Amino acid sequence: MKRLLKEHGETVISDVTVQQIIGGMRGIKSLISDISYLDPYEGIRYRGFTLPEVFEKLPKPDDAEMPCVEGLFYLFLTGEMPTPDEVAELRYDMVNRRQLPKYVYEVIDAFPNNSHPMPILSACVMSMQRESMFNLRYQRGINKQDYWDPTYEDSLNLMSKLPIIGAAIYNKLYNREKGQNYQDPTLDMGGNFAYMLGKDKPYDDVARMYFIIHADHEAGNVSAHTGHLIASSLSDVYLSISGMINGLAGPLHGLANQEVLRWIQTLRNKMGDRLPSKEELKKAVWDMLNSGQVVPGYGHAVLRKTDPRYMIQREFSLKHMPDDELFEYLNLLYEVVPPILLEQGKAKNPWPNVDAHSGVIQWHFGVKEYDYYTVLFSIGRAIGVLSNLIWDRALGYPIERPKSITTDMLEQMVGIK
Ligand code: NMX
Ligand code: MLT
Repeated sequence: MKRLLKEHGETVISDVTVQQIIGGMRGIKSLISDISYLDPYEGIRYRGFTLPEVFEKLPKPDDAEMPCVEGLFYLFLTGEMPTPDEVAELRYDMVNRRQLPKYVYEVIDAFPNNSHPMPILSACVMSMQRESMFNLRYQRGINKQDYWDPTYEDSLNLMSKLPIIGAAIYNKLYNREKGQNYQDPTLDMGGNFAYMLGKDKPYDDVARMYFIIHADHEAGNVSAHTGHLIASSLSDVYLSISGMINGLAGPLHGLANQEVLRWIQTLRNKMGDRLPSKEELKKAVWDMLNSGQVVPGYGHAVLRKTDPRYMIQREFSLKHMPDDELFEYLNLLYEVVPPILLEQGKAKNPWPNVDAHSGVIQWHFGVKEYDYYTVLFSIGRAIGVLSNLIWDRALGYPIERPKSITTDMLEQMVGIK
C-alpha cells in the first residue's frame, strides 16, 4: 500500500462523468476490498473463489450438505482456504463468545411486538457498544499500529453473537412455542441457529447456505459501504454494523427479499388455489411497472446476468423442494419478468438477484414471517463487513471524505452557465 502511494499516488485510474455524479456514483472505482470482487457477468468471487468453489472447498460439519460458516470468516480474513482443524479451532473460539448479555434480551423485550425486526437487530447491536475492546483501548491510549487487534476481538465477539440475537428476535416475535434461547455448543453457527429456532434438518443447511451467499458483495453496496464509512471515523464495529444493518433495511437493498414474498403472496391471494397463467403474470408485472413501482428481486447496479446466488438457491430448491408451489411461482417469474424489463427498456439488468429467491426457501421451511428475512441477510453480510473492517484497521485506511460541489458549479464546469 505504501509503495502504491509513494510511486503511483498521482496515477489516474478513471475519470468521473456528470452522469456518475448525479447517478449515485455508479461504477466509480474509489474503494478497495480484497475480501471479494464482483464481475458483472461472472458474479461474486470470495478471495478469488467463485461461490460454487467456496461451497465445494470449505470444510463441512458431519452430516451437512453445506459448509461451516466459520470457515468462510477464516477465508475472508486470511485469504486461505482453511483445513478442517483450522475451522474447528475457530469454531471453538467462537462458541466461547456466543453468550448474550442479559440486557440484550431486555432490549428485544422493550420493543412492541409489531416492530419490524431490523430496527430491533440494529438496536441490539448498538446496545452492545459498551462491550467494545477497541473503544476501551482507545480511551486508554492505543498505538495506531495496534488498532486492528481490538477490532479483531470486537469482530469475533459480535459475529459469534449475531446469530444468537437473530434467533432471540425471531423467537420473541413469532416463535414462542418452538423456539428457545438455549444453545448447543457442539453445533456450528448454522446448526446452532436452526437448533435455537427449533427447526429440523435441512434448515441447518439452509442457514449455512444463507449466511455464506449473503456474506459479501465487494465494497460499494450500501451495507458494506456504510459499515466502512462509519468505521473510517474510528467508530467501533458495534456502531458500524448497526449502521450497516440500517442500510440493508431499505427495499432497494436487502429488504427486497421480503418484498418479493409479499408480492407473491398478493398474487397468490388473487389467484386462489391455482397458479397464474403466463398471461396473467405478465399483466401483474406490467401493472406494477405502470404504477411506478420496481419489480422486487430483479435488476442490479453491477451484475448483468442472473445472480449466481440465485442459481445456488435454485439448485438447492430443485433438490429439496422441487414441487413447492411458491418455487413454481418463482420459476414462472423467471420466465416472464426479464423479457418485460427488456421490453420496457429501463433496467440495465433484467435478471433476478439474490433476493428474488431467498424468501421462498424460508417460507418452505416454515419461516413465513417475511419481515424477518433481512435479518438473515444481515447476519451473513456482517461476516464480510467485519472482515473488511479488521483489514481497514490493519492497513490504516483514513477517514472517508469525498468532495461535493453545488449544482451551479456543475453547470459552470460543463459550460452551460
Ligand atoms: N423494476 C423496475 N424498474 C427497474 C428495476 C426493476 N427491478 N431495476 C431497475 N429499474 C429501473 C430503475 O428504477 C431506473 O429507473 P429510472 O430511470 O426511472 O430511475 C432504471 O431502471 C435504471 O436503473 P438501473 O441503472 O438498471 O439500476 P440501478 O443501478 O439504479 O438500481 C437496483 C439497482 C437493484 C436498486 C434496481 O435494479 C432495483 O430497484 N431492483 C429492484 C429492487 C431489488 O431487487 N433490490 C435488491 C438488489 C440486491 N440486493 O440485495 O441489494
Ligand atoms: C448486495 O449483495 O449487496 C447486493 O447485491 C447489492 C449490490 O451489490 O449492489
